[in-house]
Amino acid sequence: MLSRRALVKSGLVAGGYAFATAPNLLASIPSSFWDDPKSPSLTPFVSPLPLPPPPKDVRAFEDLDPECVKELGTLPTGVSRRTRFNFVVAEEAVVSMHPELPPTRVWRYRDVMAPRDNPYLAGPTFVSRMGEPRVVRMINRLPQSHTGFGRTTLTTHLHGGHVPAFSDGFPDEISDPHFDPVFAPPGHPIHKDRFDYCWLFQDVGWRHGEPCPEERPSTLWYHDHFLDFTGPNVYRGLAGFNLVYDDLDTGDEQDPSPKALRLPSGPYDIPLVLQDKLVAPDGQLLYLPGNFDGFLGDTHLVNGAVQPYLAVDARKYRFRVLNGANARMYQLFLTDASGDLHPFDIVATGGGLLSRTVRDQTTTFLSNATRREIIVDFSEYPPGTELYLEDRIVQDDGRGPDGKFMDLDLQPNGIKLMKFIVGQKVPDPSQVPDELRELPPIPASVIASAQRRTFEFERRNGSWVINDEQVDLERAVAQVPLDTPQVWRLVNKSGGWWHPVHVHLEMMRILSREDEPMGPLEGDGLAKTDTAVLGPNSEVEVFFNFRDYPGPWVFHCHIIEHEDHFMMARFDVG
Ligand SMILES: [Cu+2]
Repeated sequence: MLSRRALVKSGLVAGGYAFATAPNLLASIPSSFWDDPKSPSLTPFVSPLPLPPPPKDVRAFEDLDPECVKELGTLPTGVSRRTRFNFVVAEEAVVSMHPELPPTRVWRYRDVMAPRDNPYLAGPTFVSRMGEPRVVRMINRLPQSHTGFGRTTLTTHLHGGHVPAFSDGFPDEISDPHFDPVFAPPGHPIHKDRFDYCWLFQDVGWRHGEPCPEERPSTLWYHDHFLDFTGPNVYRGLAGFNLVYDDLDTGDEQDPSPKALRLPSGPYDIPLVLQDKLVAPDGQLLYLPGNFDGFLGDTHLVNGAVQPYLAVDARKYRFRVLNGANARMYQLFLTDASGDLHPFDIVATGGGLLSRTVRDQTTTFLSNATRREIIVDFSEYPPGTELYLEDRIVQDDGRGPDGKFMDLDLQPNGIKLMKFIVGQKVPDPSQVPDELRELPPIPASVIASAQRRTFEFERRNGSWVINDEQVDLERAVAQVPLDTPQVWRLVNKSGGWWHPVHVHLEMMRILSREDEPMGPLEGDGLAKTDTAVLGPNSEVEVFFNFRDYPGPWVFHCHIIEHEDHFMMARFDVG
């Protein structure tokens, strides 16, 4: 039986919400549209790739939230003087996704200092450095009442970040009156209209004596995380990047420091967020809230533009590719018009730089919420060469891609997500060293001494559960002591369904997979990750140490419709 909450969410009882963005839109779409919904077909590669500008720092807030003050006060002397402050509004905006489409109404984060006519998905790209905390004041200016899907009460999660619990974007308020992570449009009877997020970027090391820094500066992203409504809210546009640098990965390809890696930087260091949408003939986004399986769209966006193009210089680029789609996974290739494959190097995942560059790859797999940083060298291509970022996965529903983990079915002619047009050769002082960021394997004695837990991911009576239970934010499924090694066994017992499992607070290391090969970037000593992919019938062992911040946290499937339909659990640290 479906619970009442599930029925409300599916729109089957009063209190649910509409399928489209406005009631008049529903009237304008013939009911036959829903038999086989299809977006308008659009000419690819006519829009330039949008590149959201970085936000502008503002001076310190005078009425800073006391929780934020407390956290900043715990930092080593002097660090807090380097704190960055930013103002961001969450707002409704009208943007263009493609010149052949009417304007689209979206929700988005906008830097207050930035012009209102930013491109879509203008969630500012924060550029942070380790040791420079950032306080982001987010102000909710979404409409007080709105029609259509999504929910205007918000809570922002810095995905992959390591931040205090109050700042993590916990999915909803709980009975503890001192813990309310939600901010709402002005006039809300309970919640304030703003939240000061304390994103610290400090390296506290691992007290168990691992001989390298624990924190892995990486390509983070932030997005709404409100309970039951994360899917529609992220789909409407509430997402953005936060890139993190340090004195190894400095973001300067001409850095004279002998320690600096000098990876491609500046205009040659480009974040790419991949998303899929379903678009009505009038240009509005459509979403199917009753779809528990996982939402797939047929219109493919990069940085908010439908199949854009990017004119590139003939030199090396660093692309930070994020799967920002709700349920679609990607198997990416660099191709040309005849379908031939072209090589690239992989230097990082969402868990930061790999310990070493993985050279001459022709493909990489991105499950939901994960990132891949690839280096493409265009220097050997003659001017005018056209290459494509192409997705060859076979995926028809929210079940996940066809095939098994590391043995996916592929289509020979996939979807060309964007086009690169190679220009003239230019000087290229960047480097791609073999050795990147050291990551010693975890000592066997530490693994042997770890606390062990098992979590099973299943489909039960039409809803998604972990260890037989739907999400209950008032109750923790595990009490995890601070700074105590953990080995978690994550088991997918839901047949052919996929579940990319994301755990908040700490990056994990993949230790082993049962009866199947490890992914090419999963070896301990190569990479960390914030998300462990469970393919059909997969079972994976992961290692954590929750070093410091106590509090309530969550882990969940990052096929967001699975998360929104109860595949999430609270765990408490401390
Ligand atoms: Cu799932």
